[in-house]
Amino acid sequence: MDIHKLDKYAKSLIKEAAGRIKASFNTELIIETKSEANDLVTNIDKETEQFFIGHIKRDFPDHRIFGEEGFGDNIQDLNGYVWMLDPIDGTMNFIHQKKNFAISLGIYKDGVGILGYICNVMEDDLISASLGEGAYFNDLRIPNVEQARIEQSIIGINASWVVPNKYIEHEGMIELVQTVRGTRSYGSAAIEIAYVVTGKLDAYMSMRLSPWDIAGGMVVAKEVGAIVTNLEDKPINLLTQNTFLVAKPGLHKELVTNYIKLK
Ligand code: 2AM
Ligand code: CA
Ligand code: CA
Ligand code: CA
Repeated sequence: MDIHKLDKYAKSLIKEAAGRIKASFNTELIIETKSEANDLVTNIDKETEQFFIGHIKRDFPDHRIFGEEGFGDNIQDLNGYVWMLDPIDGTMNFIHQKKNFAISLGIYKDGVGILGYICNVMEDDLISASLGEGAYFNDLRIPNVEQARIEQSIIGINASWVVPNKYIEHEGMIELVQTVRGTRSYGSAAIEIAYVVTGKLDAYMSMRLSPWDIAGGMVVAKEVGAIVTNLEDKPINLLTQNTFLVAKPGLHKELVTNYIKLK
């Protein structure tokens, strides 16, 4: 398989899917809830995933797809080519704001990320990376991330993880919020990872993300020297949900060592 051909193919699918999502604003949105009242899905999430799967299955019948909305394959291992797709990351933003949502896609071969994409649909921006060949913001090469001091950092974190919760010691989170220069929450894990790799954030953390939220971003992060682990400083398992931290080197170590304590 020629990785450059696969890259071109994936990019053209993403651009077409982004166009379809934008066009959908002229049609009626059907909103449903999933596991809980604020866990939302729309007909456009589902149609976008089906659009990708229809093309991939036709053109690459031996590739498998791990998608959030469940129209792909039942993935129990990462053998061969696996496309990890979140058709709309930030569905609540898609519904309420009509912005700040992304298509997130990672293509893995035997468990190794070879291509990664984050498409900020309403900004018309595509971040892409190919293993060993660097990362790009549209056509511009993204430079390696630089070191950051915690006092001068902006951290992406959802307020849910700062108030007392069953996952994380909130004293450490309060100290973190008081130490950093600022915090932000954009409501799309993929966009927050995109902001770390392009230097707009210095770190992003979450207590609960799924493989399709992070698979594309992990390929990009690696190419620019950003560090990705779970919140216990261990490798991510792309077959399960994970806690998640992407950060500039140095800052990553400081966060896991001094601030983040899981219960
Ligand atoms: P989603 O919009 O594709 O569901 C919101 O803070 C971020 O967390 C989004 O990237 C969202 O992805 C993701 N997320 C992961 N699991 C979630 C869940 N159970 N409920 C809501 N958002 C979730
Ligand atoms: Ca969802
Ligand atoms: Ca998601
Ligand atoms: Ca989604």
